[in-house]
Amino acid sequence: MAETTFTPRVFSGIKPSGGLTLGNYLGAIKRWVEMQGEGMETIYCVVDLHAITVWQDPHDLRAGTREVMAGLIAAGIDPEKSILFNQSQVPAHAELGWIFNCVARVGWMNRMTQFKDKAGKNAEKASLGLYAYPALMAADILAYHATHVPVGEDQKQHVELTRDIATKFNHDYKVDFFPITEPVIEGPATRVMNLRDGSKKMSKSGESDMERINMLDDAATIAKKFKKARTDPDPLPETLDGLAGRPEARNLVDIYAGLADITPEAVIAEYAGAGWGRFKPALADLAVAKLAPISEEMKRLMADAGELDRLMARGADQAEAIARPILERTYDIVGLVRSR
Ligand code: AQP
Repeated sequence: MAETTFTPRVFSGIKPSGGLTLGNYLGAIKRWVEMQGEGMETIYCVVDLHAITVWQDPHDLRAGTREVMAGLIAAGIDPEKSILFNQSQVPAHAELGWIFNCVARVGWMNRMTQFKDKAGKNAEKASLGLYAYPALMAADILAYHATHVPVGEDQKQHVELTRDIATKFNHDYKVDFFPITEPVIEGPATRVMNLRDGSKKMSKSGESDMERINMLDDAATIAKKFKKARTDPDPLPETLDGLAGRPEARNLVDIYAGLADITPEAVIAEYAGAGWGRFKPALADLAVAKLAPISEEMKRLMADAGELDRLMARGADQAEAIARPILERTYDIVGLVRSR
């Protein structure tokens, strides 16, 4: 069988399960913005169906969806350059998700570390949706035949599962229909850690607000959170190797590098020997300088829910135009009769 060449296309998504964090920004959104200028079609989605895999208050979910939409636009996703919408308005995601539930194997899902982390000891009480989440994520990506998926390190395993699903589908049905998608995990801050515990990642839904920087935090709050961020007593080392075994210190250096668009080595070169009393305020100033313009614009956009909804609807129409024919062809390959 001749190998199909797929047009390069970028897809990625973000859950409206709380306010956006610095982890979402540095791990994903910043790269999404850059990819708009790299000659590929870019499709970005507020994945509300993923958010409800854990309980969401309906009012908060609606507000959160608009907030994430505003955050993406404020950070530089241009609805004229990218297709930007919320997942539930394009039913092809859920429909293809079902097909992929029937392709993915239970053994594969059992290996997903995010499910283990999120379900914890209460796995019996977790929703079936939380367990099946990675198959829906595969559908999000493959409904567009996306070839590149920019994500943070935490999503790598799910993109690998997407590749496994595409490979099995193509093999089982003897087609070369779905592309084998590449994860794009780039930059100095692909895994931003919790400010209070360097062994856990920074999350929107983490227990304490002090463990994360929210995109809407004001300058005083950002300064307070970095000041109280857990570190060790040692100053910054002379070389990056000196951060081995110091996860909290490494995290703050990586955050600085991500915000300043420089390498962690360059941060160390500038701050070698500095104590936290010097480094933390510098980091807070940098974070405020980068985030304040985004949060101001976010607030302005959030004041006009009607306009955000209109943009989501328009993006959903554009997304539907790509995903529907791919879904119809999938149904056809699978052997589902389509007679109307
Ligand atoms: N701490 C992080 N460091 C780097 N990248 C991160 N991302 C999330 N947290 C970090 C990246 O942000 C994108 C969107 O993530 P998501 O909202 O779909 O889900 P998530 O990874 O589960 O994010 P959260 O913040 O931890 O949400 P909750 O707490 O609701 O589960 C992804 O590309 C992700 O890699």
